[in-house]
Amino acid sequence: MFTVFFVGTAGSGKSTLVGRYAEFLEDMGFDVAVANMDPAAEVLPYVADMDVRQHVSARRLMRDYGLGPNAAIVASIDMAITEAERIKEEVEAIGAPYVLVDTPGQMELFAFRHTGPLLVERLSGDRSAVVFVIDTTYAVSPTGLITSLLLSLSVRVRFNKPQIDVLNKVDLIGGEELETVQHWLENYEELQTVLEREAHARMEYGLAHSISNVISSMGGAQNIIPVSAKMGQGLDAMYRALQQIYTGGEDFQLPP
Ligand SMILES: Nc1nc2c(ncn2[C@@H]2O[C@H](COP(=O)(O)OP(=O)(O)OP(=O)(O)O)[C@@H](O)[C@H]2O)c(=O)[nH]1
Ligand SMILES: [Mg+2]
Repeated sequence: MFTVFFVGTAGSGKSTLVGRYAEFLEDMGFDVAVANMDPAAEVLPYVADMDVRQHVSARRLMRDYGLGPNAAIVASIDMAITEAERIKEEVEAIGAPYVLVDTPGQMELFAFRHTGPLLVERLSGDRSAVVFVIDTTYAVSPTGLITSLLLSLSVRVRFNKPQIDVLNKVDLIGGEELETVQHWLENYEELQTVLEREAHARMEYGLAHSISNVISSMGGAQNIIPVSAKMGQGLDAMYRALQQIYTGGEDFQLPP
């Protein structure tokens, strides 16, 4: 079983991408299961084969215990850990070799607390990967891009899984803007130069420069794929990158 976790900042398009990618895989003949692990999701743009809200619901915790929205999410993710075995059994019982997992909107409540990585570990199949979803509209400026990459590195450190980054919502930016962002990613020194220019007059110049060096030294500006969950753009490239992770360079394929 190949389990792919979709992680990203609030509203970056995780749920939309999960739904769209599931359709893409199904069209290719794959048997896919979709698992919703967001206990606070209101409406999902896909039909979930496993829905954590059947086990723990943030809304119910808010109502029953008078918790605020974030406290309810934290509590429900913590509670989901006690259900992890049952959730995993439920997912395995679906019998699909490809499992897409949607994660909570407030990424920091999931990725940066103890239970998020623990849940990811428990739910992972024999192979797994993380897709880190970046909202491109925030990444078109040099500092926006560099801070998104920094966030991606933090997620990489937290989950310790093979990871690809996708720049989602590319349909919302102009072709020229996308080309610029891609050019920066392919020519990282140029991004650093622009960053230096942008930050030059400001106090945070040294900080921005140090961050860009850290990202560079960790190879953080590689393997970033422009996609549009809405228009279906880039899903083939995302598929190839995930397939590369799945096969690990070996000569075998995920069964359709
Ligand atoms: N134009 C455009 N809009 C998108 C795209 N992907 C998602 N959206 C929109 O962005 C909004 C948020 O999308 P979601 O899929 O709910 O994002 P999310 O990361 O799951 O959000 P939370 O779970 O609430 O944090 C919705 O209005 C989507 O229709 C895209 O590729 N292009
Ligand atoms: Mg969502």
